[in-house]
Amino acid sequence: MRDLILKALKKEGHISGEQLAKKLKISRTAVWKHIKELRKMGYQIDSLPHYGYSYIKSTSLLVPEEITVGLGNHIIGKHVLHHNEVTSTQDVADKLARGGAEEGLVVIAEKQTSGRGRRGRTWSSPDKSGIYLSVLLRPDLKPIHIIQIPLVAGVAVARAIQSITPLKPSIKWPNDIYIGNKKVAGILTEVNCDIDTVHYIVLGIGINVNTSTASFPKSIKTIATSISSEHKQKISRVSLLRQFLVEFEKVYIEFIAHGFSAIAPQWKNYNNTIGSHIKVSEGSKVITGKALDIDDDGFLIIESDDGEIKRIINADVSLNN
Ligand code: BTX
Repeated sequence: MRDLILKALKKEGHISGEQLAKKLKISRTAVWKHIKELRKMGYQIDSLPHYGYSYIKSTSLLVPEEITVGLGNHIIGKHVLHHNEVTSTQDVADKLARGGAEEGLVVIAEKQTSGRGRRGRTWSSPDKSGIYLSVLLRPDLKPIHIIQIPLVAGVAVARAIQSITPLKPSIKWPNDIYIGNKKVAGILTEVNCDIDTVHYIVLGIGINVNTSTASFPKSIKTIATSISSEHKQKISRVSLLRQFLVEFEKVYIEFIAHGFSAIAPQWKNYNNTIGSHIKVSEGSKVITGKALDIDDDGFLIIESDDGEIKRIINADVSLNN
């Protein structure tokens, strides 16, 4: 009902409570309650006696009413949930996945109190400045190929940033998005699977959009950046998020239909890893060498400093150059 009220308000500019009630076949009290809700969501709606409600300004929050309207996606973001604050959008999406939620569900939060990265690391998620979302995926994929999911998502994040700013994002294998030599976004893939079947994947994306460097914890101030810091202007989080969902749907459908080999060239186009001298950490095991390529499975091929060719399935990579 809220979206219908918004639609009418946006179309008419102003409209009386009585007209709205009649048009939507609800009571004037119900109209008033929905208007109150919309104001809470950040919409600026004035009301004047004998004049009615006037639509003044949209919200800057990432509410479904802004994210899904006219998006045109068939899978990703068909259903969007918005929260002001959560521990982690991953927790919320995982719970819904266990309850049988459909593929493509997107959970968004303005703030996370326990945003997480890989291997138990934290993801700084200050209020209303970044994009923090989880997408539920149910691909028919072998567990060994899960590494392809963050690579596919990385292409979508890079494309989205590139299509709404003049910035040149790059991807560090497997899952970090950089601008210059600083991290602007991270991707987390959490999986529910058994030995040969993936039941579902909760894909988490965190993007520093209008995050000021001052709000980063001290430990990441020198390694993290945000889109607004790089672009020197504020970015619409709504536009960036919508663009990401559109790009992700395109690349995900292509991936499902044709496999990772169809995505690899696009990933390589953005990557900053191939050709670099890197340090690969797999738990306590550390290898240094040159990144040669990724293969059609998405694994990283390196030549270690002692001349051995190795295929890396999952690890942390740092660029030494
Ligand atoms: P990662 O393990 O590759 O990166 C985590 C590391 O990145 C941290 O240890 C820290 O050094 C650095 N870091 C932490 N916060 C930030 C930040 N805001 N910007 C840049 N660097 C940072 C990357 O893991 C995966 C991140 C996924 C985050 C999303 S947000 C929505 C979803 N919910 C959730 O809890 N996680 C995902």
